[in-house]
Amino acid sequence: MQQLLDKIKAYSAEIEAAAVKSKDELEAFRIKYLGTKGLVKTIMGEMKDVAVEQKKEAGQALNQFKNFVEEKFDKLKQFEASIVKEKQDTDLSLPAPDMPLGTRHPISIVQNKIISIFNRLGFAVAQGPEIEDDWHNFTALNLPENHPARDMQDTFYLQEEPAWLLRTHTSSVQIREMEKGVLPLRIICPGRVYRNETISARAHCFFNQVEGLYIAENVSFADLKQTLYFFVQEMFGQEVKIRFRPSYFPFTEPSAEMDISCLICGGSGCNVCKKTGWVEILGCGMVHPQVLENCNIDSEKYTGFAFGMGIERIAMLKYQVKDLRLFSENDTRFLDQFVAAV
Ligand code: 2NL
Repeated sequence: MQQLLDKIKAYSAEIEAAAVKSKDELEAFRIKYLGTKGLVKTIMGEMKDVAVEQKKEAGQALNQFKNFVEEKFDKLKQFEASIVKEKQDTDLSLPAPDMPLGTRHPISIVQNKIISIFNRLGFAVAQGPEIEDDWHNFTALNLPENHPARDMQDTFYLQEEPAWLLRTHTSSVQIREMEKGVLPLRIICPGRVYRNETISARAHCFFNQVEGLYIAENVSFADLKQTLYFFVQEMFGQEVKIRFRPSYFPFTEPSAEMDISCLICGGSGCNVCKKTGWVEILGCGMVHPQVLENCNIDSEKYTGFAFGMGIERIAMLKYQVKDLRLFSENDTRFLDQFVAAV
């Protein structure tokens, strides 16, 4: 008798936990527990071994067990039917719901445009690592040991001695290309750069840059001016004027900054150009002979020009965006507004 009750208890737990995923599994459950040779029938057969005075109690327990198994079977049957219905309610031939189409990021649009303009002038794209050493980011570029750009305050150092840092400009890529020793060299280097600056509407601790470099025999400042003039007219339109102002960079001599006539007011004066009629868009110059020598290039035989511009700055001017942070926040309400020309 006790044996029989223990058996019922053990099987009850097993049956309670049973689950089905298909009609076949439901049928298997029925055969195993409720079939003519199933568990319930088998245990019923064991009633004959129970002592007469215990038959009543055992019979009640068995009946309860039988009801329990039948109820469980009904539940499983209902569940199985609901799966079938769900499958029938889903029309697999219907087209899937629309996926929102992504848009090209404005920085990518402007970067691609810059690349294609310089491609037409014979400039190839070069790329390099974002984690740099001191030589390629500073020393080879003629930046003196005590230059403020080398300061911990301005540059993100990953490690000191030997220094590993996040590149502060893509000039480091150009140094790597010059070191390869294949001349003449005509490249542009687009990519992300890092500077330890307080984030504001006009500055960010990471942004994108395109630098350009042309090294050959007899390259002159006139070549630089004509190249950049062509770039500006292709980028901003034929009406745009340019001007150069003398400047200073350790890696170029002479150095200059280039302005374009203000796109907003056309030169008559507004708050974008601070009423001057001109806006600065890039820095440039003739590559310093020391930089050429640092890359084992004969500065008596070869000359070259270089320039560097911030892509965010170009994009702000082109699209009249007033806050540079919008370019890195990935708010699709902002990003959706830009359409790449095909
Ligand atoms: C700026 C100024 C500039 C360069 C970048 C350069 C690179 C090599 C050698 C010489 Cl490898 N020069 N790059 C030259 C002048 C200016 O960038 O204000 N950029 C946003």
